Amino acid sequence: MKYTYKLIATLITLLNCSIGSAQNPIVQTNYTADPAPMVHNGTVYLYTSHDEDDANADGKGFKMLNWSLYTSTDMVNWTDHGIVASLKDFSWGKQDNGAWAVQCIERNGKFYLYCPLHGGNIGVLVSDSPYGPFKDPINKKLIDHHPWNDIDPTPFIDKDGQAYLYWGNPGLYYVKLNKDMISTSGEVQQIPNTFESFGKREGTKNEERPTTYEEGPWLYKRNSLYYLFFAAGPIPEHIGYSTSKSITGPWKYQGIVMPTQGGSFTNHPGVIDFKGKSYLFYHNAALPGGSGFTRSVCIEEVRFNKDGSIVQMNMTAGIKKSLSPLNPYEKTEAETIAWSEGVKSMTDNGTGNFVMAKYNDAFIKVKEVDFRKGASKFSSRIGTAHKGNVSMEIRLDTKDGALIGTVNVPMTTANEKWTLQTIEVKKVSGVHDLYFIFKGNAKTDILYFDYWKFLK
Ligand code: FUB
Repeated sequence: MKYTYKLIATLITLLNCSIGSAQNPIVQTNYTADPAPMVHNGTVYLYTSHDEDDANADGKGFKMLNWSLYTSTDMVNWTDHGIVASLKDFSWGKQDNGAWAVQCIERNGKFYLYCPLHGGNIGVLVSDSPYGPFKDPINKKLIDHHPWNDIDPTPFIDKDGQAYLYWGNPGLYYVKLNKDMISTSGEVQQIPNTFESFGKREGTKNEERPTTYEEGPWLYKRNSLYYLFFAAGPIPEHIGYSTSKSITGPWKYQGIVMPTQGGSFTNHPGVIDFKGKSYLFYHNAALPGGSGFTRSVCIEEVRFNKDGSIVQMNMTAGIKKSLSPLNPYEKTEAETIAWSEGVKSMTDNGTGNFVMAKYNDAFIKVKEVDFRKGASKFSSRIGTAHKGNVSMEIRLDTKDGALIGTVNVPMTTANEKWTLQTIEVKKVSGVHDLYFIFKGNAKTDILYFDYWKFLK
């Protein structure tokens, strides 16, 4: 029964993906996992783990080398900023695998990224900008408690300014962070793993894991109540939560936030408040080729009962309505995407981030674009390695909706990858979903697309 339900939930998610009406998973150009959203100056910065496309091809499970960043101001269109940190940033660490769940926090204008190097403890990187570059300020481990159990760090600054770092699987630990955020104060403390705090685990007896607490702790505060969200066992994981009147506990188990669904044996919570709403970020296996080692980040809106308890939720097609329309008269990166199919995000030194259309009819959707009184021209930075018959159609509202213009893409070369093309478009006004449809006969790498803008 349990598995029939799980299968139906997975099929619903996949069906929603394939008909293109879904917002979940929010990134389709790469596999992403372990979402760590951070709100800063009206923008959501979403740091994620990155499951490599060929993870588990050798039967060795996770293949995770670096961490990515995506941003949004409307919760439906997400801009890909590529890889912002990697195992290579830690001279003392293992470099071949283990870039598990990170979290970033801002303090006094600096951004601190807490990074587990699985099997090699936890380090910290710092930057003057949420986009990086991130550097290791201490050149050594920040947390050196237990190499395998030191994973999933989650920082929190309490109302008195004291910062804490929680982490761990199967034990849950915390330590105080000094004001510099790159050193600790006092002994590492272990949160008692009691039934009262985390509920009793179902299934076979597991002495090391008697409660539902598994991993992926996430600290959050609403009114005067502290919440500890966590990935809960048995495997495959669900998401549970506990609450406390104090950041250090005692924690009281409150139940299930999201049951086991979505086809990945892990899940991982990240909760934020943004523009008057609350959101749960999590991951599943919903993209084509998805599995427990090739995961994808999704979002649901969180609803609270009057007493602060959380209304249990399922994995759905995601956020339906944008929080604010997109302005098409400002330069928009091609990698700002609400939904895409057949598109890969790429980075090079000269350009930064851009996208590549993999096959004929691959497309990008940008949600809720407000043309106001009207656009008449469209400009894009675009290129292709193929000669003839390569184009980008611009359509409204659906993939085969009204065609307002076609950019014919001339062949560019490896050194001169880009050309700036400006075309006339049919007069368009009001709010529409915008579709870019990529056309070409080549078997792969149809065209490259860097940015776009409409002109009045
Ligand atoms: O992504 C690797 C590990 O899987 C994370 O650290 C855990 O939380 C689980 O999601």
